[in-house]
Amino acid sequence: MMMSLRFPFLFSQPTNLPGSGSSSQNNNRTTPRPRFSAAFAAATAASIGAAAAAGVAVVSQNPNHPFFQHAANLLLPNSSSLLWASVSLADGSAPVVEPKSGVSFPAVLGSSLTLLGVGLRKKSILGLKNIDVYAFGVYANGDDVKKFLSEKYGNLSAFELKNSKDFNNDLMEADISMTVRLQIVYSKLSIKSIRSAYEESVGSRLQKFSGSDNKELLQRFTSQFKDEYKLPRGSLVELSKEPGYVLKTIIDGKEIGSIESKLLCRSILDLYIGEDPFDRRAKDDVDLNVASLLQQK
Ligand code: DAO
Ligand code: DAO
Repeated sequence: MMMSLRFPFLFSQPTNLPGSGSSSQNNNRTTPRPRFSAAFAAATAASIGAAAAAGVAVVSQNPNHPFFQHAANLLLPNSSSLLWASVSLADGSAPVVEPKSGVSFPAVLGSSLTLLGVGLRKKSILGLKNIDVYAFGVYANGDDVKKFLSEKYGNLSAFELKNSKDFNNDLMEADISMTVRLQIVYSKLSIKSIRSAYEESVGSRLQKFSGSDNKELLQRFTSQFKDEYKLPRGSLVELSKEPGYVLKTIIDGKEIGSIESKLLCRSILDLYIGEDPFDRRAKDDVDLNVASLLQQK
């Protein structure tokens, strides 16, 4: 029964299959969202009691709420090893589905990148309507995460990490291999609209982190987007940060360009896991999963 203590990966959203969700037309979540709060800690303490009493069965009968059990372990890391074993039943080898779009993300990319969080990039058009542009998954190399962050953060709980200002910055600024995988959902994307959205989102980050508009850097990136490229619904774009702060852009498996810039890498990551991210849930999941990696000895 106590098989592999493979590390659990934590996702706050239910991993339902595409099309099975009934609330896909709105943003109301039917599942209550656990938060890091005193009430949550108390509730997880209660669930630990229940799980410990009933053993593995409780957890495995509750596959829709892996987050809850995982979080219980993270927040209260001294809980029994029985619970760890049971958590591993819901481990992270299955793909994770972004619930609103139904887009599925593999748990592992290449051989070394682990999925840490998924989310949705929306865009409001003239303040009139909100379109779902793409679903994304944030991946990182777990060994890099440990190598660069363990010493400083290895002894902190998930709760402490979440409240650490430095932690988030260090995660984005260290030379950790990370990839953001985008799968296009919107069916009418034009290169022109991508360019202008990019200038707005990435441009504002370049400005924020360097204090200048960095027109040249921005253009170096956007000049990779040739007018003949098309990104129909379903296209896959990977923004891959490689050792030495090299940002590679890959479309449907084909590399279209590569730029070495720590500032550009930082700005791209900031869209997804920075202070004001596209999807808060994705960032929360990433924080929790990084904490989980760091507690893995
Ligand atoms: O049709 O005017 C419109 C809406 C276009 C919105 C485009 C948002 C583009 C976001 C960047 C996508 C990167 C792959
Ligand atoms: O969502 O605002 C945003 C920015 C996302 C970065 C998009 C990079 C897209 C690169 C694709 C080029 C296709 C020609």
